[in-house]
Amino acid sequence: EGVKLPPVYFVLGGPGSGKGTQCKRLVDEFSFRQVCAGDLLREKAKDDDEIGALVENCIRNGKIVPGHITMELLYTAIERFSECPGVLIDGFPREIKQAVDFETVYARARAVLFFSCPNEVLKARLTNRGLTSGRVDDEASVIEKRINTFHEMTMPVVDYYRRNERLQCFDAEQAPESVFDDLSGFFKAEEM
Ligand code: UP5
Repeated sequence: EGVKLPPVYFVLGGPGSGKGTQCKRLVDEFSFRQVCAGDLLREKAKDDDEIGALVENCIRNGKIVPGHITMELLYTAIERFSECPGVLIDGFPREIKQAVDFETVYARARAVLFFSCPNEVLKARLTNRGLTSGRVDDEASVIEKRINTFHEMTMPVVDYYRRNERLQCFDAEQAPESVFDDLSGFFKAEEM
C-alpha cells in the first residue's frame, strides 16, 4: 500500500497578487506546507551551469521556465512532507501543459486558489517592492513582461480549472487581512 499523499492546492494569480504573502499565513495558521516554485527556481538560477543560466535568463525576461525543470524541483520538495493537512503549491502551474503533466505524474489538485487582481494594482505593488526586494524581475520593463506572460499563458490554466469546477476565486485587491479571512472561510468549509 502506497504512502497517502496530502491534498494539493495550486495557488495562482498575477505577479504581485499576494500568493506568497497569503501562503505564508496559511502555513502558520492551518499547518499547511508550502512550496514556492519561484523560490526554487531563483535558487536553481544560482547554479553555475547550463540549467542555472537558462533558469536565470527566463526569470530575468519574465518568461516561463521549461516545465520539466520546475517539476523536478517541486517533486523533490514535496516528497519531503508527507504528514500534513495539505500542500500549497505557490505559483505553479504556469501553463496548461504543466497542469496536465503534474496531475498525471503526481496527484490531482484538490482545488485551485485564484487571486484576482487588476494589472495596475499588480504593477504598483511590484514597483514598490522593487525598491527593496533586490529581485531582478521587479523592474518596470520586466514587471510588464511578467503581467503579459501571466495573461497569455497562465490565465488559460485558470479558465481550465474554472470549467473543471475546481477553481476558487479570491478578490486579491483587498487588504491582506480580508483576503486571508476569505481563504480561512474556504478552508474551514473544507473542514481543515
Ligand atoms: N502585497 C501582498 N498582498 C497585498 C495586499 N492584499 N494589499 C497590498 N499589498 C499586498 O506580494 C507582492 C507585494 O505586494 C509585496 O510587497 C506584498 O507585501 C504586497 P507577494 O505576496 O510576494 O505576491 P506574489 O503573488 O507572491 O508575487 P510574486 O512576485 O512572488 O509573484 P510571481 O508570480 O511573479 O513570482 P514567482 O516567484 O512565482 O515567479 C517568478 C518567476 O519565476 C516567473 O516570472 C517565471 O520566470 C519563473 N517561474 C516559472 O517559470 N515557473 C513557475 O512555476 C514559477 C515561476
